[in-house]
Amino acid sequence: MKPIRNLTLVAVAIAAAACVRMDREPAAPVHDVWVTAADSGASTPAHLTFVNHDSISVKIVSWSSPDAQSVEWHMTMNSGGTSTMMPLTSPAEVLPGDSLLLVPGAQHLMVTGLKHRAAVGDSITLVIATDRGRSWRFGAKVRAP
Ligand SMILES: [Cu+2]
Repeated sequence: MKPIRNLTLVAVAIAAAACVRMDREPAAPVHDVWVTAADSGASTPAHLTFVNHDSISVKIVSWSSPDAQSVEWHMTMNSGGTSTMMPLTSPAEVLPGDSLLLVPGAQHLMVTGLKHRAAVGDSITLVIATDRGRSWRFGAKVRAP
């Protein structure tokens, strides 16, 4: 049984190391992050899914980007074949285990006043901050419109 016990010890050591690394530099709990290509100075929608892995609800209190003047949380409304959008009022509350879906046709982030051109294949940096003092910086891949 010795080899199995050693294997268990190795697994525990790896798990402990992973936890330490996660505490120091947590990965953003987001996926499917992308932004539509746009010229410098333009505004463009960004999409992502934010997952609340915690056991209590979290509020996203701010959205920003070092690559743009501002980032707003928007809702797309469709009425009579016309699509309009409306700013939503932060914070966005995400229940434990739930996700905030910022997907085409529903909600998105409006990245306003790009400081440089966002070309296909580039990446735009987004930053989100929560009410519990946590913030994450992550890249949004630029896709064709
Ligand atoms: Cu918008």
